[in-house]
Amino acid sequence: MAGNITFTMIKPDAVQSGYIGAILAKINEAGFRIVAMKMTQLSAQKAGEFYAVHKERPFYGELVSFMSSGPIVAAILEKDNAVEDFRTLIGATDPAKAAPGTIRALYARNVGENAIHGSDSDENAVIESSFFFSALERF
Ligand code: IDP
Ligand code: MG
Repeated sequence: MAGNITFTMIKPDAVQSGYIGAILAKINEAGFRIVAMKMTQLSAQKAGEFYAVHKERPFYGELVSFMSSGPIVAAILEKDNAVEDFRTLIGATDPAKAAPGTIRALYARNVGENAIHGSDSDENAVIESSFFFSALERF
């Protein structure tokens, strides 16, 4: 059975460009409920831990440096089929390949600075949510 939560971050490029409000509106309109939310900034060490699965990839250093370069907005979102529906809402990793109207098509700069994160599985949604939020921060 599909899980009902996913984890997201509005990435430093989109925060810096002033897109927090527009992106949250898209998330709301798509029917997700906000379970937890915070604005914070990752250290390079924490960004490296979060993306550890990519540490052998050629873009890992660039990714860690970008993700720790400025504030982000982290959130847990709830909806039926949350992981898959949220990946559909954000679009492909590379905004040039993202479907029209998706968050990345609208707000991403390029494949690295791509505006938003979305969990890729129910298991990772739980792990990533716990990386940022305690039980007391969830509503
Ligand atoms: P996803 O965010 O769509 O799940 P992943 O393949 O998990 O994409 O990659 C994680 C993040 O790493 C991407 O969102 C993007 O910020 C960055 N990234 C992925 N591929 C590249 C690349 O080819 N060059 C630079 N950065 C990349
Ligand atoms: Mg991914």
